[in-house]
Amino acid sequence: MTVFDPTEHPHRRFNPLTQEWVIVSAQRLKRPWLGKVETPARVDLPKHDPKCYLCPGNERSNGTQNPNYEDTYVFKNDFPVLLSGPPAPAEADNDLFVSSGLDGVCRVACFSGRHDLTLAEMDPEGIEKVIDMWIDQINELSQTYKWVQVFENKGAMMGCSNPHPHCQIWGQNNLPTQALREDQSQRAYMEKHGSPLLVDYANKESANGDRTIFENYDWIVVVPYWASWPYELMLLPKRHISHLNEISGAEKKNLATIMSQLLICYDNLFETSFPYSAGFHGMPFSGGNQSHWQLHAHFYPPLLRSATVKKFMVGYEMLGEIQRDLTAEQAADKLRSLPTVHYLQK
Ligand code: H2U
Ligand code: ZN
Repeated sequence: MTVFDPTEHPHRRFNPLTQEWVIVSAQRLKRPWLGKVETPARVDLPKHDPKCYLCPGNERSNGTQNPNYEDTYVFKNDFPVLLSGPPAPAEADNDLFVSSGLDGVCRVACFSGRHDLTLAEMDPEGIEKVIDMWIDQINELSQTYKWVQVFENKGAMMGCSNPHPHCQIWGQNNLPTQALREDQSQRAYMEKHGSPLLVDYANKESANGDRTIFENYDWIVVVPYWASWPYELMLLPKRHISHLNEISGAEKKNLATIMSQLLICYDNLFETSFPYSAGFHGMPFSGGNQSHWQLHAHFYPPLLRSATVKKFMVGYEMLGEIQRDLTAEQAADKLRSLPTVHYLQK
């Protein structure tokens, strides 16, 4: 009888956060690849772009002038998805046409006054200032809103409209779908096991090491066992921390260091400015016991094979379930094998 080999035998893995299954079928890596693999021409961006609405001193579309900032700069999104206190629709009297009100705020936050930088090219000291800005925003928005979402959408491939290094920060009074799922999963796990799901998970990954990319005294970066995207990563604290505004000064330094390592590794994979959507998930600020919540960050990058070949979540993924070719362990091996110096600094 043949023994199970995850690189040979198709199987499914369970994502305990989303309660979804993922198909892993690494035997498909043997198939021939006929698509073209190209390295895109490098775009040299100016340090300041007079046409960029995020650059210091420039005018935004509504006529507001940005200050001459150097490090971080936060402003209310001029075209926000969420509005503060709009009228709510009437409560549904049926199960088919159900809607709910939505109350919140959307902000845009620049990482640097430099138009040509990315987080990956900033030094850990610069990243630390970004973390400070995230913490200030979380402290402020958590006074009013139940859910604070810090997220970065990077690269034209992800639909990002501007290369100027920036993220978005939304505060809202309801839990969005992903947050609600994670809340329910972590709560159920805590009730069953008496410890937080992601604290247990980080401990087990740290002990095992097969999927670990970087680890320091306070943080660990892994390709999650249940990863959907080829080079998906998860960043986790090693102690129980509910949200980013709870970290100590030493933890902040180590977070900046590990984020820098992670992002350099991403850029080095295909020698390109690596596109991704990434963000922090932390406890809701709604009072009540949130001890089931563990802070973490997800990094969802679309690239599969080269700087231009991305994974499409289509076909069976839309109609059945997500499928991946390389195993999480193979992706981790690949990421671990990369140089630690940014390819542009070689
Ligand atoms: P992206 O991160 O998806 O590129 O979005 C940048 C945001 O900047 C976008 O949400 C906002 C857009 O609404 N924006 C302004 O707030 N003011 C402007 O003058 C242009 C863009
Ligand atoms: Zn700019």
